Amino acid sequence: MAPRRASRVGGGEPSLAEDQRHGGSSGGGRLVVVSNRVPVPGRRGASGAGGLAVALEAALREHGGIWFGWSGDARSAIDADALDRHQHGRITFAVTDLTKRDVDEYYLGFSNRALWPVCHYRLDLAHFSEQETAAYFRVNSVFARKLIRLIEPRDIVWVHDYHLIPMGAELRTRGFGGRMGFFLHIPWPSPEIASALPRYRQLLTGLAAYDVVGFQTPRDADNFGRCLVEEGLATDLGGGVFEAEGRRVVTGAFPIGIDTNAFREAAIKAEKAPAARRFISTLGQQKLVIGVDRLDYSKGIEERIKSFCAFLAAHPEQRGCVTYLQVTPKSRSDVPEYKQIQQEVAARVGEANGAYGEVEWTPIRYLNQNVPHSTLAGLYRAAQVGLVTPLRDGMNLVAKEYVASQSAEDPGALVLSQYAGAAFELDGAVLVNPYDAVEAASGIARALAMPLEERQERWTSMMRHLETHTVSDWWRSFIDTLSRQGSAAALPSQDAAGATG
Ligand code: GDG
Repeated sequence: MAPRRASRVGGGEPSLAEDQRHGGSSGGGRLVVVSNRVPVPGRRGASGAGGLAVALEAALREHGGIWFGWSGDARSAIDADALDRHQHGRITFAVTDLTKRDVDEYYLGFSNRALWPVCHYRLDLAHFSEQETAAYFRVNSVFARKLIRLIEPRDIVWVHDYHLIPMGAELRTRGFGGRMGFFLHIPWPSPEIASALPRYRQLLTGLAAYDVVGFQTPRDADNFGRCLVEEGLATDLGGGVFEAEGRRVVTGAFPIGIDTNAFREAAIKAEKAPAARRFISTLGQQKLVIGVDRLDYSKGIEERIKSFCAFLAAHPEQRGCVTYLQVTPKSRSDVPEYKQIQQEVAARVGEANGAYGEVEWTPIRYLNQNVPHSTLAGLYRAAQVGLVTPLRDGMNLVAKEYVASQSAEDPGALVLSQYAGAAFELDGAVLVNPYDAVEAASGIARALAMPLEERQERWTSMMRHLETHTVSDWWRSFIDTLSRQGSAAALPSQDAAGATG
């Protein structure tokens, strides 16, 4: 990557578009990615950036462009027009700080205490505050004001995730008429649930301002279409295409993938690395069941522990023969609901080990910390069962990573929640209802006892899918669909292909 060049700009400087017209690289038609956090190379948090960040960076390298969003820094006060720019080859990373109050209200507040729980069907955990709702729209408006200075009409803007729903409408209000797409990484619920959100209509109108709105699964896309029509905000033209305010909005499923080959290679290497080998040697003859999740109530960790206990209760002969390793890095610890779940999961692990443990056997090993990627891939490969049972999940990449890490000669089996987006694609998984401990327990038993031939058959089918639906296929398919839309998607041209299935 080219050497880093950082600069801080104020409101009066020429736009990046102007920079590029005077000797810049592409002269328009660049890709502009917008996400809440931006992994600026060399800055805190960027080195651990996951597969998604790597994929988006690859897309930006190919098209040349800008990655815009929050720097991750919170200050007591910020210069309203300030923007840090870091040039790396053909990519400009443009980041802005937020005030501590913005972080509390926009990020920890409305994004993570209202949108996140509602989109994960958890109205019981939703916390609504007018101040936080207002901050969400205010921060989006500030972001748009900063971004508009950087973009030009031929650019393609791709906004990511629930923090930034109103960005598109804010850019339109400021006169941007170019192509804009939005991808939601988390589920979009049915109208009955979604309509509980404060300023529901404004959120829907915000989404309808994009030319393409992509979801993880056809169910999410369908839910969104129903929301638009039931609110009288759009007419359904069929095939995922809607007319809203005289414009055309294309919706559809763009299921996110992983870098399948890279993951498989990392797993082969990691299995031989000292950290994974030391852990595997402690298992002796025991089989390994693995769960890997950010500490989040949507992941169903407590319910999973209950299911594992139900499995041990129903299969006493398996006691001492299986270890369940749960890797759970801390997440959003400043949000009260997450503080609570941290205590609850630790308590459930303690209870389970107290009830079923023996002097020489601990049924559940719980790591409430981040495990390096290089070790994690080896643990996936060593595990006979991948236990992925979220109560609701947009996609769930862990399920895909687990499959990609397996050896063709002796692959493990995947137990997967019917409520993970990945269940739409991974047809070789043992699907379970994560709320039903008895059913999930029998899924675990089935996976552990599955004959080699059946495991190979199921794995081959899933692996074939993952090899042909990688993360780069995902971004290419989204950008292709967006590129095919006319600027501001004016009606009545009907030549746009529908989204992928
Ligand atoms: C959102 C949506 C959607 C986890 N623990 C460790 C670790 N991880 C990595 C996994 C995986 C990633 O974190 C988690 O991805 P998920 O997809 O499972 O879940 P979310 O973070 O909730 O992501 C989700 C996703 O966006 C993409 O669109 O699939 O539905 O909720 O890559 O490997 N990585 C390391 N150590 C850990 O301890 N290194």
